[in-house]
Amino acid sequence: MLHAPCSNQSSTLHPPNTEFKAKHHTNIVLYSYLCPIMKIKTATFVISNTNHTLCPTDGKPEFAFIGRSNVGKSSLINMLMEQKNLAKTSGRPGKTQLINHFIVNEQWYVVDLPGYGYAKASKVQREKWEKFIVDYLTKRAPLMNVFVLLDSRLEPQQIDLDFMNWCGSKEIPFSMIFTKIDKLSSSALQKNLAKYKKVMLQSWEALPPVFTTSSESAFGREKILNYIEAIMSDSVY
Ligand SMILES: Nc1nc2c(ncn2[C@@H]2O[C@H](COP(=O)(O)OP(=O)(O)OP(=O)(O)O)[C@@H](O)[C@H]2O)c(=O)[nH]1
Ligand SMILES: [Mg+2]
Repeated sequence: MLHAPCSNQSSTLHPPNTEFKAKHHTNIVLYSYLCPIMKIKTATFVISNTNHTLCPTDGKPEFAFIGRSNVGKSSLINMLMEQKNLAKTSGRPGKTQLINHFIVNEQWYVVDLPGYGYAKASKVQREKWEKFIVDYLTKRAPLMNVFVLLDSRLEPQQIDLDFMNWCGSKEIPFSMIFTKIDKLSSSALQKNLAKYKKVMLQSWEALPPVFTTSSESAFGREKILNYIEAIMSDSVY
């Protein structure tokens, strides 16, 4: 699993077995339900690289999307931005291999990251990815929130649980997004969500915000965009 040097991040989410700063998140979640949907006027590619020090330096807030290979990160970004080919997608795992910054409304960045757990990558390649992703996640000051994507069809996967626990240990604020909900019945979805909740609550005192999405039907778009806007409004930007 990912290992990293100490983080300089401040957190809005509790690490495992510590107190949950519920008030902050409750305000954000409430705000995101009450506000009209954030309009996406522009979204354009800015830069790809493997080095966090070469990412944009204007300090604009950014929101990153991570999860296992093929979980639907790039598709979700396209769905949120209402563009078909902004982020490159593929039916085969391992498509996104760099840190990709896209500027939205000239105000904030959406960041598409490579997936973890790509079985076919070589050990050397995997270690290289881990290093630059860990550096990015732990050292990137404008990173406001990491969206951890989870395949809604699957039972809780150890690699995802380890990743979220690692985020907690580094005080990296994150939220959970269950993807591809068009691929299962609503009762199967509810069953999987309940299982996830049960497993998470074994090591966490409360759950981070949870979203469900379909990039096919655009389900979940409004809630995620409003959540992002709420986080930015809560910060000094
Ligand atoms: N039915 C359905 N298919 C989806 C959804 N999201 C993604 N997919 C499909 O899943 C596959 C992988 O999607 P990507 O968006 O490329 O996944 P990724 O997580 O960016 O993958 P990597 O960059 O390889 O890590 C593609 O074939 C998508 O069309 C969804 O919500 N519903
Ligand atoms: Mg991708």
